[in-house]
Amino acid sequence: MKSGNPLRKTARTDARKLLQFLEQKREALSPLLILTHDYPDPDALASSFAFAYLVKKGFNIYTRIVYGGIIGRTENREMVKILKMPVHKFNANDLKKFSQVALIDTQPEFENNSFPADRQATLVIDQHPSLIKPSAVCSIVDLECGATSVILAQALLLSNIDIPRRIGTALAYGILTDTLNLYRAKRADIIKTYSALLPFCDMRILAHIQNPSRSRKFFTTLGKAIKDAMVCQKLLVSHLGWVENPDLVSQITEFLLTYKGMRYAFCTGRYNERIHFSLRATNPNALAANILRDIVKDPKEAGGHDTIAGGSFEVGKEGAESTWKEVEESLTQKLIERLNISGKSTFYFPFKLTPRIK
Ligand SMILES: [Mn+2]
Repeated sequence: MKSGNPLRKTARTDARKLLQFLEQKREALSPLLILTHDYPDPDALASSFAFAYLVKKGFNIYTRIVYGGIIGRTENREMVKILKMPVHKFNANDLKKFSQVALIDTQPEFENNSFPADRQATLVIDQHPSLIKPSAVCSIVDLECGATSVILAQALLLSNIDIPRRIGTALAYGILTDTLNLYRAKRADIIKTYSALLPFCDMRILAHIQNPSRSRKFFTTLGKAIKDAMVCQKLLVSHLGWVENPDLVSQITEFLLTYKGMRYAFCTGRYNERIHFSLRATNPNALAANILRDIVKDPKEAGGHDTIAGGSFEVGKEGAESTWKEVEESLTQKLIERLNISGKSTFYFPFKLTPRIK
């Protein structure tokens, strides 16, 4: 990787743009509501946490971090607990109480957050592609930064504000999870930023977050996912049924993709009145988000990156078992067609236990 990479300049320009905006507005932004996406992942949590710290320490801006849905993954819950992250469940009143809102790791127009469509955000810091320019006073969107945490880490490093271990560890974990342990880091400055964070990072805590103890429910869901997994050519599909939290869907999809010979793994899970689904691909050019957008009714119901994508839509509060089944089967069918998997191949169950015949 060349140090003269022109993209490197872009990343630091973004961090600088953020600091300039904060410097210019200072206390005028206080109090500020920080809203991240529903079912927040480590990158959403870490970048919101680091942003709250940066604006308080550097610019005397008071904040409240809120998210919709729940924090599902055991790792993410462990992260919030062990790093004492001040994050709160979103409440509709928050939007009335705060006149200024910063959206982190999401955008006003995205379906994955509780921000109303008719309101302008004060600030957007994100890494996801969007069809329209975010409606915000200041928006910082870097599609190539690998993780929103990278933008926040660069702003903190650039501002010379000291980085406490809780912040450094959170940002490092945010970067690792969103870049698949830096595998998806497309630019030299992402690795550099990660390395610059390491002195501020507690590696024991990081290891602890990455290897939490898991509930019995986690194992029963994983067991069902494996048992019911069906394979057709290079595609593995598993419908998990009712799940304890929707994050299990993406986590298990990721794990199932590691089955030898698979190029795609697709899982669904039922949670409240919605079906959640997740696609993982081995090919870095798979455009997983586009594949999912093509198999749902409204492209807004799915999103993601090249190898990682997910989404959800409403099936209905009173959805009968047969309705759920139909939805699951129809998604599988559309996916097969979209991936051009030949109609002659049928699914088989590689992990179903068959009784031994003597
Ligand atoms: Mn995220």
